[in-house]
Amino acid sequence: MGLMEDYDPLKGKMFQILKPDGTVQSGMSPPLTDQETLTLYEKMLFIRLADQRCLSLQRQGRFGTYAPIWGQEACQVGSASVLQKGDWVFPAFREIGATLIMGIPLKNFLLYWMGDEMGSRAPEGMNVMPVSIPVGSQTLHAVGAAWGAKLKGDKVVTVVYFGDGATSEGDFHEAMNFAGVFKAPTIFFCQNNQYAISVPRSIQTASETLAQKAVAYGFDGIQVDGNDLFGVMVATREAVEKARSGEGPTLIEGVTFRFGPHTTADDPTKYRTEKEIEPWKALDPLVRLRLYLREKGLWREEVEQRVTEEAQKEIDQAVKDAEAAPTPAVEDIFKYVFAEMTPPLKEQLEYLKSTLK
Ligand SMILES: Cc1ncc(C[n+]2csc(CCOP(=O)(O)OP(=O)(O)O)c2C)c(N)n1
Ligand SMILES: [Mg+2]
Repeated sequence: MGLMEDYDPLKGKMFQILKPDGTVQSGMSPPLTDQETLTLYEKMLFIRLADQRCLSLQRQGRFGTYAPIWGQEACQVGSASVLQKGDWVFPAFREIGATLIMGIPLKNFLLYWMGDEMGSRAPEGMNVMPVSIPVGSQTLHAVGAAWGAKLKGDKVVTVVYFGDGATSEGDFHEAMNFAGVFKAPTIFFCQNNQYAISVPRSIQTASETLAQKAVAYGFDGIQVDGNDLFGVMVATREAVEKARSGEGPTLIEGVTFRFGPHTTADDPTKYRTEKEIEPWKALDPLVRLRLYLREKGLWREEVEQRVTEEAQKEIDQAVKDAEAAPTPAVEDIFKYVFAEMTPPLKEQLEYLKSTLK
């Protein structure tokens, strides 16, 4: 039996390989060699450090705003790392992890949050769509792209990232319905981080799990421990293989927690307590992997220090390069939605220019 049958979302059983204490569930095995695990751990650490830097860049006024990944690294690294060349990622706004794993240079990622449209332009051959701010809208784009690829006979899949809150949006339901009917090769990756800004998961939906929403649309859904890198990888790989072989979409709910603010524009102490955060700290995806690697003799304090130092240097350079980029032209705000600017956009551009004089 496949994973999707074993973990029927209506039965409320969450898939997990790596337990919080760093040991593997009995009868299961990790999808990676020890060396590969160490490499992915280092990438997760890099992502966490880059994310922290982004937060401080915003606090220093060098970013407009920022939505931190902190806590959700396993969801993104686990899922994006099983994709193949040619596959596409459709991010929301919290996807530094998936974006970097897909090969986008950190400099480009930084540019976007510095307000430069060039940050949305993926280098040739790196299939990551621009950040999507309207909640859930990118689910439709991912399904459209997947369907288009299917019609063309391209064996690619699309992965769309969104949050628990996005599952209450009409766009999400339209995308799920369409994907089910047309068997679009799309993986719906829901990062259930327990909050949509200040709205807790408990009042987001009366459904017991988010994964079970797939049942209504006639395809598989699975709830996976989103802080378990191995579990996320195995669940995503199965969904990807299924999609690639023409068997249609899957909804994956990664159960995780957002340790930071929603974005730099809010203060989470206003809507959640320290007591609520405490149990999640023990479930931190990096802590768990570190415990696993330490047991194997692969993690030592010196390794952590060396990787941290190297990462900080690389991040410093990316920040320098991004800040040295030419100041973007005001036209850039208007230029890239349509092949040709529409009359209202032209009017708005002229207005903006007149106010800048
Ligand atoms: C269509 C739309 N409605 C409202 C907003 C304001 N908004 C931005 S993020 C957000 C919550 C999203 O929560 P969730 O989907 O759980 O994603 P998370 O931020 O937790 O990653 C809201 C309501 C928006 N950007 N777009
Ligand atoms: Mg959320």
